[in-house]
Amino acid sequence: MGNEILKAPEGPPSDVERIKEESNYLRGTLRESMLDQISAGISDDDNRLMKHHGSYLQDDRDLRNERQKQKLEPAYQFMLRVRLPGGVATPDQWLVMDDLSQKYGNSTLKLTTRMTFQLHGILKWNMKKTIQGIHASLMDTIAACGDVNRNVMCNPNPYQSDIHLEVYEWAKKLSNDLLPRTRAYHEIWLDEEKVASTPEVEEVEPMYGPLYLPRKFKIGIAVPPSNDIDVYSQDLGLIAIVEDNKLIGFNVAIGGGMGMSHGDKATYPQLAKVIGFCKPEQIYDVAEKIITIQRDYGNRSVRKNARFKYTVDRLGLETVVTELENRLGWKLDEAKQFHFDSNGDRYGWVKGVKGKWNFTLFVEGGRVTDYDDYKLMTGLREIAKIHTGDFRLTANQNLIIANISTQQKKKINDLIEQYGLTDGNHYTALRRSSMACVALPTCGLAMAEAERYLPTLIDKIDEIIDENGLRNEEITIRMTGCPNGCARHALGEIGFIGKAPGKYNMYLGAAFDGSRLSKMYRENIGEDEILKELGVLLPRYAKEREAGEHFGDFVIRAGVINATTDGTNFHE
Ligand code: SRM
Ligand code: SF4
Repeated sequence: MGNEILKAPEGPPSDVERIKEESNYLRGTLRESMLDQISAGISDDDNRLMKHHGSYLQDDRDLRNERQKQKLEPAYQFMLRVRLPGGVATPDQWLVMDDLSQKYGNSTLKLTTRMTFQLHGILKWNMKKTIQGIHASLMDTIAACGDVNRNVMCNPNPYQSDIHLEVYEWAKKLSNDLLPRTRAYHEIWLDEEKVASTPEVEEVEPMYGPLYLPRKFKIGIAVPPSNDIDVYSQDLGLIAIVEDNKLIGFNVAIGGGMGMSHGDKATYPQLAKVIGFCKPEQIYDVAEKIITIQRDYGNRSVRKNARFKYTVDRLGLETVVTELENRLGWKLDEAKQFHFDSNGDRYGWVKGVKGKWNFTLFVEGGRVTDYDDYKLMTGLREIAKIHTGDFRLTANQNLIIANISTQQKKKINDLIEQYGLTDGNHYTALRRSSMACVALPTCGLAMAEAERYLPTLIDKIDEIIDENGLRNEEITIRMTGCPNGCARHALGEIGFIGKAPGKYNMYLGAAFDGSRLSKMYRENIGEDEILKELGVLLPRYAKEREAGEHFGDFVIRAGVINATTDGTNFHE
């Protein structure tokens, strides 16, 4: 396959490659494992396959020690992630997700950084019913995780609804067309009968092949001036080019990604680089060929170096572009001019096209639930019952109640007020620009808290913000519980990565529009030191900044930190 001069790295295939190979196109023994009544968990091999079906086996880490002491197996439960291209859900779909989370989950919905729903806390015995419930409402969980193309993101911008609609249709099409073709999902979860004959390999997975990709693959489409989906963090980023209010095509950017491992300089976050322009109807071809390049040359031996960003950096950008154009049989056009102004969301009411209204709600940490003093989940349920437009989950873990008719606006606004649902205007702009990954207690990889801790840390940072008159300054702040970067920490102007309970590496200097990575400023520090550092830097920013200067740019100009000019010098 592919160009004979180009080579994939040598080395024995990783264990996951063996599991995929032996799985008969993602079936493995998942069906049997799910029926087994002895354990609430499943085998490691099946859990690797499970990801391709949109789910992970987890255990409640808050209960881990106690259960160990009592010699009980961990409190096993499953996380389930929906594939929701572009983050658009109907009110009925919202109600279904709410209902499933009450019946089978932990009565919360997580709005993720890739604009979809996650359910947490589902017991093995309820998994099939939950997936069937999702399927009945015309959603699925196929390829929401795993070594395949994931949920395709796109800008949910209500300011340019006509362009959004078109871009959304492309995102949906890409997501559907790039799905794995195996019937494993339908057989295991939806009771589809297995077809007796074994088709030829090419027929089952013409694009992926029997081993699928070396690693996950992510696509996102931005519509300038908003870079809310962090287009440079994608394996394949598409930037919509609009001329005379018409979508003429997309700039293509390749090789982004956020993950890395502490202390391993061979791993680093990287930004996708713009390589050219193509017409809308060419994006499937471009995506497919890029995916097959990664399929053929990605690292199948060392998983932590297996993302497409490392393939691009190893082979060289020019080589990859040449290979892409050879596979396409045509050349990309020169990239078009564009401009981003931020990677955050804009909150509150806004009127879109055709007289429809949109309300962007601030959802701290993306967690929808009923808090003691804030009935967010109930409020949204009541809205979904009468709403005739749609919901848009944003890449910053927020929610747009979208496409509201003028007649309905008052009713929806009454519910917003009745339940105190907030656009975050009474908060500092810092809090409104915050993101935190799930981390504890469900994420098996978390080294420290994120979603459960960032709000209280911000309470304390807010005091410094207020003392220095920075209440309305948008400064992006992002926290992750480990270096995998699920809240795209390396693109936050202030970033924290969990190192150990209560300890974080602190990063500074990312660009407000998501076009420059941050750099480590302090290692392994706790809350007191974090507040001490910000207690010096924020007042300096308040006094010394130039007009319109963002915090991420200021710390570089003021010499606090060197700029990261490429992922390969992130650690320098
Ligand atoms: Fe992520 C793994 C949660 C977006 C990079 N991510 C995980 C797992 C599944 C942990 C695991 O492997 O056991 C987390 C489940 C936690 C839980 O309890 O729910 C998890 N990732 C999330 C979510 C829910 C974070 C959130 O709070 O919103 C996001 C779900 C997105 C979605 O809907 O598909 C999420 N993850 C991201 C992003 C951001 C993005 O895609 O825009 C990244 C960085 C971008 C990238 O991929 O480079 C990201 N997640 C990772 C990685 C590191 C991958 C790497 O290249 O090294 C892992 C670990 C892995 O794959 O081995 C990971
Ligand atoms: Fe878990 Fe780490 Fe991702 Fe946070 S960044 S959800 S701790 S894998």
